[in-house]
Amino acid sequence: MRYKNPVIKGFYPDPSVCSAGGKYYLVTSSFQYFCGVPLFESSDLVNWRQIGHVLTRESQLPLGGAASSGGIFAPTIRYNDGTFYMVTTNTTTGKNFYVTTDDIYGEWSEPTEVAQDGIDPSLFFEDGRAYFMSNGTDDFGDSGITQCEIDIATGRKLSPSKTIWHGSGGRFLESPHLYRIGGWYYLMAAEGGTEYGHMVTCARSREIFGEYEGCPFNPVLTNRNLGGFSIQGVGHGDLIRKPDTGEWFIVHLGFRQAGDWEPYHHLGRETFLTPVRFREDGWFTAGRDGTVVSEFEAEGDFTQDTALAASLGSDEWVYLRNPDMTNYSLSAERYVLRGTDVTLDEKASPTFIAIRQRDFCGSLDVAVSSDGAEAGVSVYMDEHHRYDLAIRPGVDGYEAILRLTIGSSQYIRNTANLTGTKAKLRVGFGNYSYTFTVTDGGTVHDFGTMETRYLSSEVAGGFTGVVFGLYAIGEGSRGEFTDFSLDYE
Ligand code: 6LW
Repeated sequence: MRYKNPVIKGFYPDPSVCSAGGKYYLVTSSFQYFCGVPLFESSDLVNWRQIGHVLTRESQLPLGGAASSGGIFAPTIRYNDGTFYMVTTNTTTGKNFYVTTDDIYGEWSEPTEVAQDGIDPSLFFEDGRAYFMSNGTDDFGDSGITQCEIDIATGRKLSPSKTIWHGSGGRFLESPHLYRIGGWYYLMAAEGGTEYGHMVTCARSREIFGEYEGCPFNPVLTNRNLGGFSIQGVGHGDLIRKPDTGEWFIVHLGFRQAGDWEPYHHLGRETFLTPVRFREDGWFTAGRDGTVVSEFEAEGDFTQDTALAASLGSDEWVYLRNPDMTNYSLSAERYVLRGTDVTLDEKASPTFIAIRQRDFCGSLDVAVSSDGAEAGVSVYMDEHHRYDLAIRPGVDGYEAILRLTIGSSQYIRNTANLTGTKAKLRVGFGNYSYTFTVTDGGTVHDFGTMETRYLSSEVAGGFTGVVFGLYAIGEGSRGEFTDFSLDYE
């Protein structure tokens, strides 16, 4: 059957995948958001269902003071001998660590740290031994893809860290993953940076610590030369084999520009699936002539569910940094948020609960009522790039506002007086603009449109994508949200 890319839409970058018990499990980065490291399950690599998060406790995920796009960088998931491992970097504490579980639906362990630097850590298991690699600096002062053997029970290094590959010449060599296939160790990596020059490269060796020989036709996957084309920035992948069909795939990140000729993206980096073919000489090719297109073929009789259902109470909602849960009362019908003095301008944890914008076109509707709070929805890229549609106490009763924040420029563009303490908020979205509407009883206030461009990664920088955050501000205040719907066209 044919399937469409991306297979996981919205801000779900740096995917890593493993298989266990006839299913596939996939994790992605999460940065300043809590819980951390979204966890997905699939039986065909095409349809993914989020089953929770890996890092669910502050003891596993301290995010105090984390900058936007700080916190958790690229994770790797592996399954070995009945246990799942997830290894990642908390860039805010500067630590590489892993957590484990024997029950993929249960809680994960406390972190075990590994004393090797760099980001994008990965694990490889073989013959009862465990190896750890990252894009670090080794014990001899050399840097690149750096590897050591570790004691998996304690995280202690059992060998010096050694740089095993310097890449094929691209900048930002990262994302190492090691595989043993047919007598070779294959090292797959990313180069070029996670923007338009991104690529997947690989090398192989007969011995685990090298010498690694670069693939003669690196990069094996990149869209860096495709212009006038929506899918860009493809790289940072993990290789996986389907045991039932013998097919190989890479799950990897990429992003979709707002239009084929509009070189910006605001949905963040998403998860793609690209077929891989091993050649007789043992090297592999990927995608269509080494590029990623929006549809590929996979064997098997299954259909792709493209619905992006979202509701209150689902597993996808996240907080900023470490939330104070006494400020949240959440059910599938209603979110009651207790405001504090922390605003959305701050690098802290405002009362804010968010869900990713997963596709270009659709609409968000929510009914909000306020008891002293500024309560509303923020179309949020980061604290400096966001559009807030809210109600709040005004000079003469309550008012609705649209606040625009672009860099250090912030202003309230629209206001309307309300007849009571509640309203219905609507954010419509298309490829190039958001549309804002406030309904107060029978009166509709049209707050106009604002460009998607100013919330894009090209403007805001960083590694995340737009989320919709329901929030409340004001010490001792309350905002109540009901009748939430998030629909995609
Ligand atoms: C990640 C690095 C990268 O750690 O971006 O796309 C960084 N590649 O591998 C943050 O996602």
